[in-house]
Amino acid sequence: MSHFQPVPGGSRTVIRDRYALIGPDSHVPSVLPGWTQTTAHILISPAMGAGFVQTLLILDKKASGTGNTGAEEHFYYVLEGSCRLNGKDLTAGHYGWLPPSSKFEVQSSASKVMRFAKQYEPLVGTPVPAAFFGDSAKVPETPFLGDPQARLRSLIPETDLGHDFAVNIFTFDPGATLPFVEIHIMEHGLLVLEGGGIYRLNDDWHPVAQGDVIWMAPYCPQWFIAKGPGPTRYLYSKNVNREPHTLPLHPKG
Ligand code: UGY
Ligand code: MN
Repeated sequence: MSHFQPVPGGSRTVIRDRYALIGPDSHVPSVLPGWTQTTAHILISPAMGAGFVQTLLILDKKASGTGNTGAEEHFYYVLEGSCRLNGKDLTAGHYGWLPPSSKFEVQSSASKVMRFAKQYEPLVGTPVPAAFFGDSAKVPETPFLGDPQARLRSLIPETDLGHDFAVNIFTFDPGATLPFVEIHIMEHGLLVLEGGGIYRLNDDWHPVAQGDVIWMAPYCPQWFIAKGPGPTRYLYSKNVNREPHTLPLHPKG
């Protein structure tokens, strides 16, 4: 991802109360404990108001990362190159989901990985799902709300109520759109994998391209039209399958 800056002091990145658009030109690395030879860009986090963390991990030839997911679930998606996650060899388009309280062990022979991490919310009477791995190319596409030009791949089986977090890949043909301006309680973390278009976020319209990351807060109005000439694909997360939390009652008096 290049540090292209069209105008001195200018950036396409905007951080608003209800959304953020983060272009590759504004990435700044962090050092993460447990990771060696790794450049980590923490792009979305609770520090901006999000309920999850989305981190781009750029792993060198002999990079490694070890730790425990603790109270969180982790989702790893390989963007480029190859790496090994908990003994499983993964290449571009492959992914892995780890439950809370599990060890993670990553070794890389140079790769770029997008990681989503969220506090796991257990559901009484429903078992916590086991770790699993997959290849996005093998996940069938389904037309989104009946539109064959906008197709969805679900990488985490949402039908298992043990899962409280979805990660999907949306593919749009040129000119295809989200069918209406969505407004919903679920929040999103998004990465444009390929192509681009115009994203409506709240009351703003932004051109977006490959490598752009978007955070959409709950109830942020959202709409998208894909540009072409090729397909546009984006990877995005969504909290699912849980009742919203209520706030404690205000004490009287
Ligand atoms: O799943 C979704 O809410 C999806 N249609 N939203 C989006 O792509 N912005
Ligand atoms: Mn949405």
